[in-house]
Amino acid sequence: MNRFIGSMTAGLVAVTLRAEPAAEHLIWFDAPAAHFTQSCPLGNGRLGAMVFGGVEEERIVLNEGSLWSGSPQDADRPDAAAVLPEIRRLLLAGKNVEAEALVSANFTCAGRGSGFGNGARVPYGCYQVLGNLHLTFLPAGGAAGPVRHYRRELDLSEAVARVSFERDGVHYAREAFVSAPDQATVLRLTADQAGSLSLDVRLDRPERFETVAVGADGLQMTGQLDNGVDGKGMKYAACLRVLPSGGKVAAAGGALQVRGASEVVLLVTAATDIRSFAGRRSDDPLAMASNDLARAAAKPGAELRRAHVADYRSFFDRVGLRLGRADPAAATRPTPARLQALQSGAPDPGLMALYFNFGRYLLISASRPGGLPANLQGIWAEEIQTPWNADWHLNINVQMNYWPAEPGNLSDLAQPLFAFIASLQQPGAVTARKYYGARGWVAHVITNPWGFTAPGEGADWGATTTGSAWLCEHLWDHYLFTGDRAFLAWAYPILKGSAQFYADMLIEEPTHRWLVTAPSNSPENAFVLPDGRRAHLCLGATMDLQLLRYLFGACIEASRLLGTDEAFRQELAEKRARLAPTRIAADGRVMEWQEEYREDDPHHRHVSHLWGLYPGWEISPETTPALAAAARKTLDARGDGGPGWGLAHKLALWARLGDGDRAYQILCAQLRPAGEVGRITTTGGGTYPNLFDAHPPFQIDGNFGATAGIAEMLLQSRVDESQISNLKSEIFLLPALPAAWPEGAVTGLRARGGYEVDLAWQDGRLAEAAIRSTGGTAVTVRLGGSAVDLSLHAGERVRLDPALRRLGNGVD
Ligand code: FUC
Repeated sequence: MNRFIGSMTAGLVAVTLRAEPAAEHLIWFDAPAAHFTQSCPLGNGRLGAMVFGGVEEERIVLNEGSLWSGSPQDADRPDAAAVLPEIRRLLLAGKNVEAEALVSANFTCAGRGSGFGNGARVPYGCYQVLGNLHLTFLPAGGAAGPVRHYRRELDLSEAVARVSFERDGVHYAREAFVSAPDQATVLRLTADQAGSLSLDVRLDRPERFETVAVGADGLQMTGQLDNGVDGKGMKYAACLRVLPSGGKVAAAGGALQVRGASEVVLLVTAATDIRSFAGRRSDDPLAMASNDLARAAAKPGAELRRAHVADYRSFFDRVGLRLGRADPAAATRPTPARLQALQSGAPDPGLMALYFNFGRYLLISASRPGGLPANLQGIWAEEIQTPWNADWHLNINVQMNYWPAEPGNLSDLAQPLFAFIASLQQPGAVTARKYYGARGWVAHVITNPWGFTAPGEGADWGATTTGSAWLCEHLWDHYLFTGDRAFLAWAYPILKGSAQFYADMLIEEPTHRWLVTAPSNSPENAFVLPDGRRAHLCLGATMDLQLLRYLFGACIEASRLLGTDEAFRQELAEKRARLAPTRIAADGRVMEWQEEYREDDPHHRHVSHLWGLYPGWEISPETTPALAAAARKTLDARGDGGPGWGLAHKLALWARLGDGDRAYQILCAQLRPAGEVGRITTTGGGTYPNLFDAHPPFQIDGNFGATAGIAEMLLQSRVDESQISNLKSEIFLLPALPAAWPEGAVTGLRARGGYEVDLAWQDGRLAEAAIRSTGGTAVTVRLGGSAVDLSLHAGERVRLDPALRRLGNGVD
C-alpha cells in the first residue's frame, strides 16, 4: 500500500509526514471500558466481539450478524390498493392532512410493523446480542496490588485488540481477534511469570439461553429466540474451548475454572439457523459451531493469527491515508483525550486519518461476502432490544453504510448489500401488487432479514416509497466503478423490476403535467400547509424524482449495454423526460416538495432534496451552478447540526460543493466527544470514545458516511450521462482540500470508470498524482481549472505532476 507514499518520501517530491506511522492505525485507552462505546470492536463480517479489558473481570460482548428475533410474516394489507385512488385524489386536491389520515388507517403495514422501533417481541424482530464472555481473574498468589501501566488498544493495521498491565510484579497481556478464514473469535492470555493465570470462564446472555460444560475445557450456549408469534424463533449456538498451557482446567456449575496456567487460548464460535438467506447458516447451529471450533482448535494459535492478519490486510492495505502536520503530542494521547483536545482547538489531522481508517476497518469487520449487510450497528450490539431494532433503514442509513465501499477500494465487501437487495424482489413484488397494483418490486423505509417490504406503521415516516430506488443506485454505481458487465447482467433484472414499479406508480400532476410519485414524503420531514396544519404526505418529494431520474437513467443505459428490452427502455425514456425537475424556490433554496411549503422544522436532520448533489450527481457546481448555489443556501439554512449520519451527509455535500473548509468544520463537529449513551436524540451527533459514531445512540452509518465524505474531499469521480456507453469518466483531484490539511498523501482510492488513484500534496497543493487503470480506458483528470485527457490500457499507471503533465513512463 505505502509504496507510493514511500516513493514520495524517498525524495521525489519530499513529502514529509510527521505523524508516527502507527498513529493512524491505533485507537487506545489507558483504562478499561465502562460501556461498549468505549470497547474495542472486532469482527469478521459475521462474528463480532467487543473487548472491554477489565482487570479483574473481562467482559467480551459476542455478536453473530444473523442473530435476529422475529420471523417471516405477511405484513401487506390485502385491500390497500383499493384506497390508493382516494389517497391520490385527496393529494391532488391539496388535502394532504386528510390523505395522511387515510394512509394511517388503510395504507400502512398490516400488523404491528417494527413495533415502533421496539420489535424484539413482534414478528418484525430485532437484531440482538449473542452473549457475553466473562473472564473473572483471581490475582496470582491471592495478592491484589495496584494495577500499573494499563493499556488497551485496537490495532487497525492487523485487526487485533490488546490489553496489558502489570500487577504484583507480573506483566499480563491479552490479545484478541476474530478470524474470517477460521470463523472463530480467538483470545490469547499471557503472563510473564509461569502459572500466574487463574480465571473462571462463563458464557451467558440476558435471556433465552442455556450454557452447559462440554468435557473439562468447553462450554456450549444454545437457545431459541422469540419469533413474535409462538416464541419458537431462530435457534443459535455458541461454542467455547479453553486451551491452557500449564495449570489445570475443570468444569463446575456451567463454568470453567482455569488455575495456575502460564498462557490460555480461548476460542469461541457461533452459528444460527436463519432461514431467510443463502449465507453461512445451518439447520443445526450447534453442529456448525462445534465443527468450526474443532477445526480452529486443531490449528496452532500462531497459524490462526497469521491467516487472520493476512486475510484482513488483503482488504485494509488497499488504501493508505496520511494527513500531515499533526501536533506531535497528539498521537501520544489516548484516543478519548485526542477527541477532547481537537474540540479544544488543537488541530489533529492524524486523528481524522485514524477516523477514516477506522471506517474502512469497520466495513471489513462488519460486511463480508455471504453474510447479511451491515445493520444500524454494523454487527455490534449488547442489548436484546436494540435501538430501532438495529435493522436496515432504507431512507439513507443502510445506503450510507456502503458509501465508502466503492471509493474506499472495498467494492467486493458490498456483496452482502447486493444479495440482500436481490432478496427483496420477491416480497417486494407482492407489496407492489397489493398496495399499488404495480409491476416490479418495492421496499419502503424499513426492512429485516424476514423480507419486510410493506410501508412502515407510521404514515408520517413509513410511506416513503423510494427506499428500493435508492438501494438500486448501489448496483449501478458498482458497475460505474468496476465496469463489470457480468455483474450488470446479474443486476439488471433487479434494476428493471424496480424501474417497472415506479413507472407504474407515477401520476401526472395537474399544474405542469409532470410525473410525480404519489403518495410520497420527503423522508421524515413535515411541512406546514397554508391553513397552518402540519403534514408529511405529499406528491412527488424532490428526493423521489432525483432518485427516479437516476434509476430510470441507469436502467435505460443498462438495457442498452446489455442489448435488451428496447420497448421498456422507450417507456422509461419517455417517463424520465416528464419527471418533475429539481427546482429553486423563491428564497433561493432547493425545493424539497412540489409546493413551496414552509418546513415545520427548518433544521430537520434529513436533507433528502440534496440527494442529487450527493450521493447523486444531478447537481454539481460545474454542470448546474444555479442549483449548486441553491444547495449551498439550503445547507446554510438547515445548519451544521444533526445526528451522526446527518453530519456525515453534510460533510459529503460540502465536499461535492468544493468547500473543503466547511467540510472540515463538519468533520470537527462529527468528532465532538459524545456524552449520552442511552437516550435517543436527533440532534446530538458526535463520536464516542472508541470512535463509534453517535446518533446518539451508537449508530454506525455516521462512521461510514464520514469515511466516504473524507474520501470525497480528496477525490471525486463522475461518469457523464452521455459517456456511459464508453464509461468515459472525469476524475477531480483534491476537489475539497481544507486549509487544515496542508500536506498529506492517499493511496488506492477508486474512481468511477475503472481507476485507482494515489495523491500526494504539500503546502495545500498537489505534488504528484498517479492514476492506474483497473479497466478504464478514457478519462479526463481535473485539478482546479486545469484538465488532461488520458487514454490508458488496463493495468497502465500514469504519474502526473502538479501541472498534470505525465511523469516518467508510467512503469513502476
Ligand atoms: C432514520 C432517521 C433516524 C434514525 C433512524 C434509524 O429514520 O431519520 O434519525 O437514524 O433512521
